[in-house]
Amino acid sequence: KTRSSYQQKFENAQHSVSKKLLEIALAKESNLIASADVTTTAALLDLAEKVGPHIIALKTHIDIISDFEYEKTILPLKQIALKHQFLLMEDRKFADIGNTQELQFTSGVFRITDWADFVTSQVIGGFESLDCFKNVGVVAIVGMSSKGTLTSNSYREEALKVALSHPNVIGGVSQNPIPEEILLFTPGVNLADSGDGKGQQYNTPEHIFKTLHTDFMIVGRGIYQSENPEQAALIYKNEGWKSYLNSLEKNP
Ligand code: UP6
Repeated sequence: KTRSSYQQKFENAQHSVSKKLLEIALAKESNLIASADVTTTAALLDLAEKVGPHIIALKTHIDIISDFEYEKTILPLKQIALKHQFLLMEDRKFADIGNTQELQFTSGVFRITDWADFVTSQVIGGFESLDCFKNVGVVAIVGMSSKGTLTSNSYREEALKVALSHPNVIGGVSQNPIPEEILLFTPGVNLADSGDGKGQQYNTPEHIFKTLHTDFMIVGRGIYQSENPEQAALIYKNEGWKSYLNSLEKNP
């Protein structure tokens, strides 16, 4: 079975954030999201500046930044995102009742609602727990990449029902194929390693585009821990785009 192209998905996209992501993917010929799992503002901004031209989005875990200050961390990050035309994806993986998620989304020092274009959320709190993410796109955690994850077949099936029916949801994180109505984001991608000794399991870009028909690949340590993150981003970008084009052509 063949997959839909980014152009087809762009034309069918309902949510403004899906449209924007697909528009950037087509313009940059990239399906790469860099995961910025660094712990200082300086390292975050430096990475964003270096990989910015090659990515469609920068994924943050903003709560690991030790010296976080809204004005010194977020404002410059937003400027770099604007300059290099990428979106900001906060990987908060919300996992609570709607009211608490709403507070975590809007309040505290991070004020995620003020800057993130899209966020990740577990769907374990049920359909209504996602209502609070009004002004952003939500990527639902459907399946995890780590060894021994509890996201079994039946869990994923139920998680997908919530994801597919909620208007705020633009996509899912998974290691398995998902229906084409929403975008598939796949982490656990590394060209050099098969694991990290802490449960993470890696695949190659070629593998995920071919077997999962993923839309966007998420790469963390493969880029930010490499000696030359800018060059590594370019390598992953080219590898991801080539694998996407191959997955369009081949009908297995
Ligand atoms: N991530 C996964 N697996 C999931 C969901 N999210 O690895 O199922 C996130 C991690 C990390 C990134 O929180 O930020 O993707 C992967 O980083 P890595 O490439 O350095 O392993």
